[in-house]
Amino acid sequence: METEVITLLSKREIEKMRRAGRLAAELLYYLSDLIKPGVTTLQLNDEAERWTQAHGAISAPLGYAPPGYPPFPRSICTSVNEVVCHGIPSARQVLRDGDIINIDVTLIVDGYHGDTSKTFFVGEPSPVARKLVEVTEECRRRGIEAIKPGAKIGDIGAAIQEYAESQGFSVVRNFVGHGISNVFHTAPQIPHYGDRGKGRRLRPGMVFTIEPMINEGTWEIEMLADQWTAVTKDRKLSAQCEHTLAVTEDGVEILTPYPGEE
Ligand code: EYF
Ligand code: CO
Repeated sequence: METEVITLLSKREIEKMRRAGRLAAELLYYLSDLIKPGVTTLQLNDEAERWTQAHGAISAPLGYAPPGYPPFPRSICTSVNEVVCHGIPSARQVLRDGDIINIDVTLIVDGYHGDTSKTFFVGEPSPVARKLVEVTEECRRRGIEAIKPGAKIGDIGAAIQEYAESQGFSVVRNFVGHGISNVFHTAPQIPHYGDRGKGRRLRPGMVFTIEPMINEGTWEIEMLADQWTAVTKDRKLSAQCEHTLAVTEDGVEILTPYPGEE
């Protein structure tokens, strides 16, 4: 079995990741104020691109083309209601009262990436939408709590999966957290499900995302014809949130702290 190389970042590189991460979180905070019924997801995208350029950064998703995919056409991902991830901002998509929307931003600052997302309410959410978003945030918190030197990657997924399923929800299998540095997506992969004690051991200097996608119904997804947009198979709701994280000597540092949250 081939073992993937996991790059350990230096203190200097982690400082660059910190700057990129904080700016990405600030962008998310800026966009949160624009989310209202009647706004289109393209308006959010265009504001994100304008803000990013004004802050001297680069939107990583714009033109991003993993092997076998066409270039991603927008600056952010906007995933509404049953969209699990990689929703493409559009002038035809108007936000309505009661929607939930995940905004996923990745900025490049001085060559390093900050990747973060959050699910927001448009107006007043239904009780199940509120619970799904709260459970998703708690899943991320529990996943982060499992990170420390010597722990295993499987400990993270197990903590997330146990909590999501205890609340009657399911964990998407098809998309995972990822290593991140001066490269957008690299080793290791971080599944949001799995078994404690399994997988690679965490070491100081590892930097990766946790970005659980939690579904109201089945965990299964379908891809839309645009080749990017993943939706729930049963068209029930999906929520997601993401942080970029560094393993430290004694635990973990959140590199994308959302303003006002610990
Ligand atoms: C089937 C892309 C889309 N991939 C990942 C390209 O890590 C991310 N967010 O936290 C992330 C963001 C984007 C992204 C934006 C575009 N892509 C790759 C592979 C498959 C896919 O959709
Ligand atoms: Co990511």
